[in-house]
Amino acid sequence: MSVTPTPGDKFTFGLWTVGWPANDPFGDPTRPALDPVESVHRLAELGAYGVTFHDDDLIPFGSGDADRAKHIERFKAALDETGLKVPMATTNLFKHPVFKDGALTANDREVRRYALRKVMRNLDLAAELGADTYVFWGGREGSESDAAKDVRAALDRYREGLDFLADYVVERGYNLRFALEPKPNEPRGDILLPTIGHALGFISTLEHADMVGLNPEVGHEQMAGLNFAHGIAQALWQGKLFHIDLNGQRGIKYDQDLVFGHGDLLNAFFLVDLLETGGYEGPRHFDYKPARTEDITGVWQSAAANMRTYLLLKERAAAFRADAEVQEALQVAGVAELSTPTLGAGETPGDLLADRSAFEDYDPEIAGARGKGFVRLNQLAVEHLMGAR
Ligand code: DIG
Ligand code: MN
Ligand code: MN
Repeated sequence: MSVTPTPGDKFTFGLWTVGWPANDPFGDPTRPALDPVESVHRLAELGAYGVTFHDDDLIPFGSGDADRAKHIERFKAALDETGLKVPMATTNLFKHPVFKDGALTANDREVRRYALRKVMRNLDLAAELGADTYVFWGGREGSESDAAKDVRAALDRYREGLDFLADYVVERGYNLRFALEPKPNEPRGDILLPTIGHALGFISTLEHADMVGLNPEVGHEQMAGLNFAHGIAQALWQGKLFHIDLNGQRGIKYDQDLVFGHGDLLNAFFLVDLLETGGYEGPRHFDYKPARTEDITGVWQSAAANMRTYLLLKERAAAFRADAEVQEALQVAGVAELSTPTLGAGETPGDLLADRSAFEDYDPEIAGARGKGFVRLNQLAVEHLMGAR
């Protein structure tokens, strides 16, 4: 198994990641602006499969039609020269002050109508560039004051906007599905649809729920103290893992957007194990920020680090699964037994009540005393992760 990335690995990067000039709320940019065309060529050289973008990453906010056309043509030319794909696009509904109280859920109705038009315009471009996934990260949909946002009305407006945009996609015949990206907070004090669970519940109420899924991000669930691999397992279980944002996060703090694997490495190991065995066919998309300490050389090193770490974890997860001692430890732990239904085929409540072995003759003390061997199994995983086996 090679750890040199190729387009077959389907690694993709947001233009906004390697292009981040490294400004933050406490400091000025440490890097010059990066031409999206340069990013396309450099990412292609590193072995990426594709790039993704917000409208404003490609076409500076407020550009006139002529300039907009030039930016798009240059980008298309770079895609043609490199063969990079554009599997996903999204809208910047969070940077300009107009969106300071949100976009689809802004109290101000004119802002909401403006946001819909901004999304529609980029849906057209996404379809033109061959994207099949459109992400909605509602970074500004939320509040700092519970008095200032009627959450039930906000969810009504969120649903209204997404249903309308889904109707637009259907009407235009675009091959696009929507992927909602949860995040608990930052930049808003509290963001609506904060976790995978909240988003799944919301999606179930939508008119076009079939074409709306998730784009979970590693660090966002971990900012809420949740197990990201568990969240991805449920997204897969519900057929809603439409896309994924890979990065790193070290605990419950501000959104670090570290290189993939540079946060909770053990959870990243089990995540890659799940993605590689759980039927996810989509891009392995990195939504990370090259650290503010890095120069442009460090930016490209960080981009390569995301892909190399993923491939190393893929290699070690495969070795873990192939290890005979792991197979035996899994057997002792009874992991496969969970796939056996609890009830027999057609078993009725009456049948279960008649089965004395399930209750009257069952000795819970014996089961309660039985060792599960989970720690030994986890140690084997840790040793594979460390390259010690
Ligand atoms: C931040 O995690 C968000 C924005 O970068 C973008 O809207 C989305 C795309 O993956 N992720
Ligand atoms: Mn993030
Ligand atoms: Mn993201």
